[in-house]
Amino acid sequence: MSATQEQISINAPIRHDWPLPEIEALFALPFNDLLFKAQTVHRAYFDPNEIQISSLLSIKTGSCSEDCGYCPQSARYDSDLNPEALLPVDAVLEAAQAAKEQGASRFCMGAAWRSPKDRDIERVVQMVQGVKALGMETCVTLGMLTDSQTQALKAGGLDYYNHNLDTSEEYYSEVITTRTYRDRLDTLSRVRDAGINVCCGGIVGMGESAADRAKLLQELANLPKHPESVPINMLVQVEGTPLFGLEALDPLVFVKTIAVARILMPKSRVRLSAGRKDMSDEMQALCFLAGANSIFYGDKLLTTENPMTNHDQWLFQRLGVHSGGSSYA
Ligand code: SAM
Ligand code: DTB
Ligand code: SF4
Repeated sequence: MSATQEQISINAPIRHDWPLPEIEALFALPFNDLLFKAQTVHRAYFDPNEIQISSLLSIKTGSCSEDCGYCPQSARYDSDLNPEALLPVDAVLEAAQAAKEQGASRFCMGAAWRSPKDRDIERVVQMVQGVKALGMETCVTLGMLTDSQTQALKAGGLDYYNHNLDTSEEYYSEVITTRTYRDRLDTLSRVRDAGINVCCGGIVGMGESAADRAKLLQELANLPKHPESVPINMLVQVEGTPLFGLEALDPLVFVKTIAVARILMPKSRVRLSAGRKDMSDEMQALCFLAGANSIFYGDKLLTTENPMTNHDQWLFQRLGVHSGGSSYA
């Protein structure tokens, strides 16, 4: 580490005691000052031109019992989706191999469950083992977990568990009524205690206030250990879901949210996640400048579209960024 980098690291300690006014003050900075600060923190911990790439697969689609107002997979909304039972292991490994060939380093498997059944976990463990055997990092998102399920996933070699807080505790109950913020935090601490890396972030553009966005980041940054991956999703509005038709969030507010996440959690991989399909290349470039250093890559997220891989490859080339890296560089 150079002397300058060392100086920056000293000025960007890893904190878990962020008061809300301090976070709101970051959001209130002039845009250029905020981006400069975020980029400075970013450079203290990461290669600024390296982006980690993850690919997603929906391993169980739709018919979900929950009422998350943003989600096309809830059985309660008419979102024109074909439900699918848990996929066979072979089909998942085929998709993982294809993602690897396209350049993804992590394969994330998502299931539309409130919580998995024990027999589901057995098959998911086989998927994890198969994906790891391909030389990829593994991530799953299955909903709420029990202790024994968490331990079975750890024993199966799982690298990351994704479980998002989504928004502030106050706004959460406006968007989801079938489970609580506490439920989410409990699963997160089970995952952490089992020694699995945590992937946890949220969604913006759901009609939340500026204070809700600051509180979400405060919750994440004040966890006893920062999540190794922090996905920041822009709501993908899906017809039929309750949040369809909301006014779109100011893109610059999205960029500022990334910048504040980077400053609060200097060593975490901040992922520019869902919503890229509706973002210009220039906006994505600003997100990378603000400290995002991970993306979801591949033509599909779980059920909705993502930019085409050849477009992302062209974007990387134009920005002079390369793929690579993992969490906690
Ligand atoms: N059912 C599990 C759960 O809710 O934890 C795992 C799958 S769920 C689809 C994973 C995450 O996807 C959600 O927590 C939410 O953050 C994100 N998500 C779902 N629908 C979205 C949308 N329309 N736009 C942006 N993110 C979305
Ligand atoms: C995350 O934070 N975003 C991903 C992943 N974790 C599981 C999911 C985005 C889903 C977008 C809507 C869809 O494609 O169904
Ligand atoms: Fe179900 Fe997860 Fe979608 Fe909520 S976000 S409806 S729990 S799949």
